[in-house]
Amino acid sequence: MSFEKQKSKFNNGGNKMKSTILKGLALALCAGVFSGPALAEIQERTIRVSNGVAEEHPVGNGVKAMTECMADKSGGKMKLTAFWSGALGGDLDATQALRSGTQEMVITSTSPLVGIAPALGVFDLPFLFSDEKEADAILDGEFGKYISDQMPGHGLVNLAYWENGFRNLTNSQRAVAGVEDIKGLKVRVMQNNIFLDSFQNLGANAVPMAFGEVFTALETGAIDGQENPVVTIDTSKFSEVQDHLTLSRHAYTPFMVLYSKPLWDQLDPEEQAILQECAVVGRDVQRKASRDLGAESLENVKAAGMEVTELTPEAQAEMREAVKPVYEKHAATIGQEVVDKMMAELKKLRGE
Ligand code: TK8
Repeated sequence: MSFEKQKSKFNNGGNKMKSTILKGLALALCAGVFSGPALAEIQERTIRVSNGVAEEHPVGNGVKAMTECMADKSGGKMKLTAFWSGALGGDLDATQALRSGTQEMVITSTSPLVGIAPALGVFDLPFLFSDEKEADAILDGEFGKYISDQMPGHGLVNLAYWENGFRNLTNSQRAVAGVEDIKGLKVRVMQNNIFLDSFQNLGANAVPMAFGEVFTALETGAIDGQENPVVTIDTSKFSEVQDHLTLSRHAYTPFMVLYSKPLWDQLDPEEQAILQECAVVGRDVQRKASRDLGAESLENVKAAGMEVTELTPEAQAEMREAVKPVYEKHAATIGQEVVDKMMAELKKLRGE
């Protein structure tokens, strides 16, 4: 064997040995053998989160609590920067930015996202939940997880369900005490066919529109009314441009705290865990604020001059009856199994 050949044989052996050592090192690193304290895995991050609502909305309380929790768990490395009142675009635009990986987070109503994830339409079915307790049990339980598990397939990660809440109708024309009074009102609805259909069934002239355009449309009289939870009506100052509020509670909208799936995949598991845990901490604060502020907001809008109408049980029953066909009509789009699962869970909860 020539010297050259021997040398190359030796080198090959050396390379092999080196690569074995490197492989071993990589494995050890993966197994965490050489990793220091968990904090070493956490990087300095400023995470942008957008909302359609104003900072005074209970979402503000939730974001504050989530931010504090993240600072605490990350040694001050992970921060949230919040953008309010649709400053980074509306719910739908911001969600699309998440899917393409150009924005990290959004706290959005589920309703405008049905074009992306049709199953979310299940939450838009009118008069679905009877109270907040029921909503919490469904959203934080098996059903909520079933929906969240589908979100990565749409380029999104759901960290938690927060609360937008029970929705109520406002308008500038007249006190609405029942279905009869809704006839002919030009009512803005979210960009969502179930809401569109529900309000058409109630006799309204329903106009789908992004939330960011609603105030001006009400102010200029392009539309007569809109529907949202009282805290949103209050904190978005709709009381300045609407005279009548009906406590119709015709639907409950959850907020989803969504993270961009492409950007999520770039995070360390440690960072992901912090975000998940802190979104739940934020959730509890946010929901409590939403419920505490509910009563306060009602006083605020009354003080601002809104006339508040409660529905009699008969008027409520009539409204329920009018929107009933929506369930069957939209079941196929939502997914029959999704609707069936929701109904089965509700039955179980109600002990039926
Ligand atoms: C805020 C929205 C809003 C929603 C709507 O971004 O569009 O009416 O209820 O509160 O999520």
